[in-house]
Amino acid sequence: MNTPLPPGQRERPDFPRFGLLPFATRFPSQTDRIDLHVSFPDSGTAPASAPPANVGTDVGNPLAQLPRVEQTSDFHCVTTWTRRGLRWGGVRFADFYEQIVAPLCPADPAAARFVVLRAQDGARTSLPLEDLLSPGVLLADHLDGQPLPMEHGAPLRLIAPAHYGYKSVKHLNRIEFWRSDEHYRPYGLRFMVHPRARVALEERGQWVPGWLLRHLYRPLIGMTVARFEHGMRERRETLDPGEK
Ligand SMILES: Nc1nc2c(c(=O)[nH]1)N[C@H]1C(S)=C(S)[C@@H](COP(=O)(O)O)O[C@H]1N2
Ligand SMILES: [Mo]
Repeated sequence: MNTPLPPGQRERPDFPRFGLLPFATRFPSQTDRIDLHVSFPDSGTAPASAPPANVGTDVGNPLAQLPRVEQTSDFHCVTTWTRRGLRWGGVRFADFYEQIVAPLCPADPAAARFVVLRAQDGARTSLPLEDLLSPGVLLADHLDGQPLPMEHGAPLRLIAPAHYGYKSVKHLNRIEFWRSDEHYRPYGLRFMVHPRARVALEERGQWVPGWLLRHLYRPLIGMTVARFEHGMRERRETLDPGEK
């Protein structure tokens, strides 16, 4: 019944908390309410020679105003694990963009097509606007019928099912719409970050072919899952010292 997995992916029965190692022990400071900041750092009315104008607005909780959707999709981590059939709840990024973002843009919104997404734990990623406007891309606040747990991105995350997991930023709190990508520096090692990271095309990273990265990454999965589990356990014990 299942469709074949994308190239190089292997199914995992569970859905581990995951990411680059420094994030194993970093957590968001605010999970009880959604608070999203939207900005247009180089779309201001100042002359081009001036520093970026950084016109920004707190939009609060965009999910309160937009049609809710539920979507079941597979989740593909670049290190080759796939978790199938996750049921996400939230709003479509395209609705958020059309109804909230575009009307706030101080200049031509169509010119600000390079999107940077930032998280409360310091993680960041970028995608072209056209990729984010695909109907499968959500701002999600629910997973399998429950509010997003801390492990999976409370209180709000991006879900971009056609892209590797590193584009689906958890604990999302800031989105920037840039006309130019020249001010953006990806997190971590450059070869690990593809500007689009489409799963179907195996765009795992840059310069190194996807099939080679499979073999580099696969041995790291077990250790990474263990570190992220340990980080979560330590945090629980700090918050509730009685619990073991
Ligand atoms: N804020 C934040 N977002 C993140 C990460 C992270 O460490 N911090 N890890 C990324 C990676 S590499 C993956 S595979 C997925 C993992 O999502 P999960 O922890 O819900 O399984 O989140 C992505 N988004
Ligand atoms: Mo990942």
